[in-house]
Amino acid sequence: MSLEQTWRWFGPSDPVSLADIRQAGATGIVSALHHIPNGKVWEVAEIMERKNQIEAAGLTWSVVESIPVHESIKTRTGSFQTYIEHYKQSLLNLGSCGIDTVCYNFMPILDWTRTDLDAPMKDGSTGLRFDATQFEAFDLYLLKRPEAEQIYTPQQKEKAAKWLEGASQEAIDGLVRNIIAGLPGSEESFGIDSFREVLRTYQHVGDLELRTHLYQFIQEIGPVAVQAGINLAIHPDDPPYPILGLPRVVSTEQDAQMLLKAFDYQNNGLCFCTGSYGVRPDNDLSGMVSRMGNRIHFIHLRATHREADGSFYEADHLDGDVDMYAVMKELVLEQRRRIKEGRADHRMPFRPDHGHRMLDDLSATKRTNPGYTAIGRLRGLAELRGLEYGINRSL
Ligand code: DNO
Repeated sequence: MSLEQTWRWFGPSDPVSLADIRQAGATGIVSALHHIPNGKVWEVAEIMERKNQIEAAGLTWSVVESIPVHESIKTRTGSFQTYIEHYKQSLLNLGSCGIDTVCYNFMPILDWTRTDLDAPMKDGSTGLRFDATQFEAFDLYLLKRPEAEQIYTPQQKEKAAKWLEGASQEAIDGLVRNIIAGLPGSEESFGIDSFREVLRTYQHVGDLELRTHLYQFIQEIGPVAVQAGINLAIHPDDPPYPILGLPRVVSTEQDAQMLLKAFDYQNNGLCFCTGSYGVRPDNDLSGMVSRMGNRIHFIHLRATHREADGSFYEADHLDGDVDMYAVMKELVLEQRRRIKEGRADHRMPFRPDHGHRMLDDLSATKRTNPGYTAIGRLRGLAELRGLEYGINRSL
């Protein structure tokens, strides 16, 4: 037995085809109906069309990543109740089509955030990076958020101003785009003005409010997920702390434990993303798996490397600050426990999260999704598969 090897596929427009994915050795597909506007019901016909497409390629639709949570639900304003009803209906429809795992996140406005999508790595490949100074320059001098002045130290401000002074217009435009125009899988996209406007919708939503809204949401959709036979998997905040004055409430083990307790059913679970949780040195990753493993429904494996000033970049999957051996071992043990207990959810889908741009993917004419290249992820999956195989054989 091994963990289910899956691969994110953005749908028919993804430059990586289902046939490519089969050759990478993955058997499960992680996909979403990105063409359906945020807040609308996923109809059975649409779900079945995607499912049939995946199955025709000899693969299975393992996980939905994600059904986006409408902003009104996070702020509990406007038509949030209607959007919650739509969310429930989508879960019921997915369940009726035999899909049993749905990932989502509760990050305000922005999904995952990076400053640089092509940062040079030592080996000649490129990767994703979050540069603290550039991010501060954006917050202070491009977004010009009034509160930003108070949160950064004089040294940080000076460094950020210096970076901006030396940056070309192209670099500045690229930075703004990377932060607010939406990375692959993010369902929202903004320009500076519309972003300033949407930030205002969080004026009265702080940590406590967002937490309360998340727990209310899970208490509302949880029973429907149980009825639909769906395991919910919340993706942690990336990066795992508040940014741009926006609260973030799924960043630590304590956050995750609180969420699990808010609706204490097996279906209310986690997407364990080592790359996101791993940016915080106070998150004990393998300990988190050993303590919360029975509620992990989906796994993202990648490793980040932290730098002294709060910057981080995405290292190779077995490199960086994540002790992937220790995490993988706990996951393998969890799967063995599930099998022993006769649990139906012993599949434990994982995907190699992100990958470097390397080899052919570096060519300027080849279209690739940042982080979601075929070759970089192929390398990641191969390394993780080998690690798991070795652990399984040695136990
Ligand atoms: C980034 C992804 C996220 C993730 C969502 C889940 O690469 O891990 O965009 O899909 O946060 O809702």
